[in-house]
Amino acid sequence: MSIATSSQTLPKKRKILVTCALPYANGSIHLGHLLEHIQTDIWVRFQRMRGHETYFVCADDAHGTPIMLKAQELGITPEEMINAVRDEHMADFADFHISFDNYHTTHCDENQALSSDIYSKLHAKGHIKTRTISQLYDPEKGMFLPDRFIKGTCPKCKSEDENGDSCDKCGATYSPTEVINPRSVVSGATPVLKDSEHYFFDLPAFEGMLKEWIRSGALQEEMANKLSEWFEQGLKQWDISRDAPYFGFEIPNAPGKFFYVWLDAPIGYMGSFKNLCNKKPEIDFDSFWAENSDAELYHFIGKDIIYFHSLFWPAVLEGAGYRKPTSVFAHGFVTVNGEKMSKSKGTFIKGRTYLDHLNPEYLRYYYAAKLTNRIDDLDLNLEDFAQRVNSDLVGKVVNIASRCESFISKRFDGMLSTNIDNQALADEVMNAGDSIAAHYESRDFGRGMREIMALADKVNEYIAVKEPWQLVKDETKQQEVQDICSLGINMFRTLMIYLKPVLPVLADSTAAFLNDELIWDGHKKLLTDHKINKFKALLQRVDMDKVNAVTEASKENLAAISTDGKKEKTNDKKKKQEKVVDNSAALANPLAADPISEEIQFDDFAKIDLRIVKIVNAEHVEKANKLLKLTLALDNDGTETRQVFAGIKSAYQPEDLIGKHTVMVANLAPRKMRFGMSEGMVLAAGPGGEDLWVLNPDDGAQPGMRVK
Ligand code: NOT
Ligand code: ZN
Repeated sequence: MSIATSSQTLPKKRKILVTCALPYANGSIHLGHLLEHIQTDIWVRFQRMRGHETYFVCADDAHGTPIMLKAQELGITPEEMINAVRDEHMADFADFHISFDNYHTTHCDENQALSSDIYSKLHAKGHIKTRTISQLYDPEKGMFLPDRFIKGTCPKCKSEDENGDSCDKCGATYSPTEVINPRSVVSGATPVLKDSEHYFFDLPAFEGMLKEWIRSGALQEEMANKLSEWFEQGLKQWDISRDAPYFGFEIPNAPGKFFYVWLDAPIGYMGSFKNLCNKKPEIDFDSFWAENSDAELYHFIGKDIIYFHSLFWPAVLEGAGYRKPTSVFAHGFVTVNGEKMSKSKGTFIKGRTYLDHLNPEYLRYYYAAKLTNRIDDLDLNLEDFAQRVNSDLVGKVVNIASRCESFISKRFDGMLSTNIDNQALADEVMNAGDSIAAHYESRDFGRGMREIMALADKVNEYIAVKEPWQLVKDETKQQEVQDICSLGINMFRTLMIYLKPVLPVLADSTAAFLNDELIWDGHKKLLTDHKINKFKALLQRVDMDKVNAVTEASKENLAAISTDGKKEKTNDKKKKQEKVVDNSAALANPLAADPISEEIQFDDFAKIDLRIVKIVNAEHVEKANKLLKLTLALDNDGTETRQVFAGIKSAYQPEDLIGKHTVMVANLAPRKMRFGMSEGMVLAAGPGGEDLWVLNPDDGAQPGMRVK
C-alpha cells in the first residue's frame, strides 16, 4: 500500500471522501454489513480527528428485480418499501455510532440526473453498443427472468430443483438456457426464449487505462492479483440495460429500457454526496469529482464486489470524464464461531438483535482488534469476543482509571498533581502516537489495538509496583500517592485519545470525567494541576448470558420467518438464503471453534502426559507454509529437549517464541514428517490465524510441571 500510507507525500490538510457499499433496501442490517461500516467509520473518525476535511457518505441500494418482486409480495409499492427499509437501516447505523455525513438512497433525483448524464456522455463518446440477445422470459408474469429466478434440473448431474445458473449438488455452473425442465420461481410457468435489444458498456476499450490504474499502486496486493486474472480471461462488454417491468431509472431515449441496478448503484455514491452538497453549499461537488480533483476518494467494500468497483466503476468514471477512486479497500467476510453465519444456529445476527442486548462499542472494539488491511475473513468467536473485551477494555484500560481515581477525588479534591512521577513512562505512552496513527492510516487496526493494549499493560504494571494503596496508609507519602495516581489518570487519558476513533462514546464519557476535550494532538501533553470530575462506571463487563440471549433471539427470528407463510421452509430455500449471507465456506478457519469431537474415556485421557516446556529455539522450515521447527526444553536447565514441528507460523515469528512456554504432549510417539522427526505435539489456543497463544514465562507455569 503506497498511496494512503506515505503520509510524507500527502498534503498537510487532506480532502477525503469515503464511502462504504450500499446495502440493498430489502433486508435488515446484520453483523456482516457492520464489519464494513465499523471499519470505515473508524477510519473516517481517525481522519477527522487528525484535522482532515473528511466526508463519509452512503445510501440504500434501492433498485432491481428482487426489490420490485419483494414489494409486490408485501402488497406495497417499491417506494413504500424502500422508504421503510431506509429508516430501519439509518436507525441501526446510528445506534452503532456510524458517523455518516449523509445517508441517501439510489432512488433519488440526484442519482437519476447523474446516471442519465454519465450514460449520455458514454453514449456520445461511442462507449455504448447495442445488440439483440435472447433470454428466458416468464410468459405469465410478462417479464424477463434473472438467473436466480429460474429453477430446474441440473444439466450435468440431473439433480432436480437446482438454481438457474449453478448446481448446489455437483457444483456445475451453466447458462439458464441449459437447465432441463426450467420453471419461473415467480409464477411457476415454463420460461420461453425471447429476443430483446440490450445496451452494453464497452469495458474492453478501457483495458489499457485499467492496467495502468492498477499499477499505480492504489490497490491491495490481493486485489491487484485478482484483477490480473480477470485481464487474462479477457474483459467483456457489460450489459447495462434491463427490460420493463423493472424498478429503476429509464434509459434516456430508450423507452421501456432501464439501467441495470449495478450501473446506478456506484453512481449512488456521487448522488449521496451531491445531496450533501445541496444541503451544505460550502462543500464543492466538483472539487471532489472533477477529472483534475486533488481530493482523495476511497471506497470500502466486501471482497464479493471487487469486480464492479475495480473494473466497471473506474472505467465508467474515466469514460464520462470524472476522476477515478484513489483506492478501493476490500475486506473479507464475517464468520461466527468459525462457520458461516447460520440462521438455525442463531449466528445470523441482525444489528438490531445485537443492540437489544449488548453495547455497540464492544463489537466496534472486537472488530477493530481483529481487522487487518488484507482481504482475510474475520471470525467473530462469541466466547473470545466476551473475553477480549473484558480483558482489554475493562481489565486493562478502564481499570487504570478505576484504580487511580478514588484516591484523587477522596484525598486531593479531584486535583491532579503538578509533578510527573515517571517521565520515561509518560514519554513512552505519548511517543507511541505516531506509530498508532500509522496503523490507523493503513487500516491495520488490529496492530494499533495491540500496541495500545501493550501500553496499558505497562501502565498497570507501574501502578502495581508502586502500590499506592499501601503508600496511602503512611501520612508522609501522600504526595507520592497523588503523583502516581495523577500519572495513571494521564496515561488513561492518552490511551483513550488513541482509542477514540473506535470507542467514541466511551471517549466522550472519559472527556466529561477528565474535564478535557480528547483531541488527537492532546496525546502529546499531560494534565497537571487540573481538576477532574467524579467518576461514573465507564464500561460494564460483557455478560456471556447476554451474548447467549443474542443467539437465542436470532434463532427466534428464523422461527418468525418460517411461520409467516412464506416459502422459506424448504431446505432448498434455506440453503439459498444462507448462501446469500454467508460468506466463506472455503476460507473458514479450521482451527476455530470446532464441534466437540469423538468422546473418549478417562483412561484414554489419563495416558496423555502433558508438560509445561520452554521454547529454547524456533526456526523457519524451508518450503513449509505453516510449520515452525521448535526445540523444547522439558526442564528449566534444558538438559532434556525435544524437536517438534508445530503449525503456528501464522501467529508467531520464530524469534518471538524463543523463551516462551507452552504445553506439550510429551509421550506422543515420534512421527517422521517431510521435514524431519517430530517428537511430540505442542498446544496453543485461540481462534487461529494470527490469534494463537502459547504461555508467557511470567504466567507462573514452569518447565517440567505436569498439566493437571
Ligand atoms: N448493494 C450492493 C451489495 O452487494 C452494493 C452496492 C454498492 C454500490 O450489497 N456500488 N457499487 N459499485
Ligand atoms: Zn448438478
